[in-house]
Amino acid sequence: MTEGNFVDYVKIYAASGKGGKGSSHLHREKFIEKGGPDGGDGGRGGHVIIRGNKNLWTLFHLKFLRHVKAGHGGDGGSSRSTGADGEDKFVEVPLGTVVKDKETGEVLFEITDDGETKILAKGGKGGLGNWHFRSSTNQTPRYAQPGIPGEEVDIILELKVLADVGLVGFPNAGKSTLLSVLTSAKPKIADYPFTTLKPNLGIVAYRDFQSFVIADIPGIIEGAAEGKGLGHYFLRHIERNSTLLFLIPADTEDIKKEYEILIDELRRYNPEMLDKDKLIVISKCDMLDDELQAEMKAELDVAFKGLNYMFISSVAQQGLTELKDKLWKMLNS
Ligand SMILES: Nc1nc2c(ncn2[C@@H]2O[C@H](COP(=O)(O)OP(=O)(O)OP(=O)(O)O)[C@@H](O)[C@H]2O)c(=O)[nH]1
Ligand SMILES: [Mg+2]
Repeated sequence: MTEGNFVDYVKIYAASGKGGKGSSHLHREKFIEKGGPDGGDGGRGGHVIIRGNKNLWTLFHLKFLRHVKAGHGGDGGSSRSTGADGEDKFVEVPLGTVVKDKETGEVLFEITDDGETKILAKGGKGGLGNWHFRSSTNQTPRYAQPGIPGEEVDIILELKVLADVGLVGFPNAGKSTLLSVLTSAKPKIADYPFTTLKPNLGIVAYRDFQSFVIADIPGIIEGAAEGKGLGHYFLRHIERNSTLLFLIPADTEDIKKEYEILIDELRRYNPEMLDKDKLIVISKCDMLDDELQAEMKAELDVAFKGLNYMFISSVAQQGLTELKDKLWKMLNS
């Protein structure tokens, strides 16, 4: 996936169908002078339903949809025949889609499971046919109920959960490069900060047809909480990933300090971010010779005591299999 097809926010107008009219038909037959009421009920209007789909990763497919209208219920007929229900319309969304009221911003609901459905706009009820209104005082009611109108809603769909692994790092750390070597994604890569301005997703094909998704988000810098750089805006995309991968380049002066800055920015955004599984990955280790790497390792063992860390190089393809294995284990533990 590339930057262009990443869509995490769409507005939709949804209208459910109107219920069908009840019929006020009176039964007619040769030789029967006064047939009774036999008007059937109107059918229910179609619902607009939101449904979770685990194979979707963005809202791109809804970008140009804008309006969804369900079908109207059919009218009731003679001989107590009921009108057909209006056609339901399904809007498929990725898991982790939050549905909000467009006017108030209020969260209406959230879709988290594959196949989970929620009615967004309920179809109007069909009217009852005159047959229901017989009584001892009125044997031939000519009255039948109209159908109930459908509902109209303006909503915003917002995507929260995007991936299993979220990449966190300063600008230029090599996040997009890592995504490009682990997945078939083709993000923009360049030797300047803030190359990535929108999240990118990639699917890591793992042994035996397994896979997991990595999200590459714009870099974070110290003071992001105060709006520096691109701020905290994109952190919501990794808010519910189970695992965070902290990417810190090998040529960073103080690796531990950079890690602490990243942790601190996450904490300011949402302290719960720190409860996730964390893996520290030192990138660009092709810039180190063996001796230097051994030296750094000795230092980092002390600095990161007890924390998970490892070295990789996207460019030299070093440590990538180990990294995938490690992530897979973390995701499945
Ligand atoms: N030597 C070396 N350079 C690398 C490696 N990975 C990335 N780079 C270089 O680092 C620079 C930044 O890489 P990106 O992948 O764009 O970094 P990023 O973290 O996505 O940066 P932003 O999108 O700006 O946050 C590019 O010039 C890459 O070629 C690596 O493994 N080794
Ligand atoms: Mg990038």
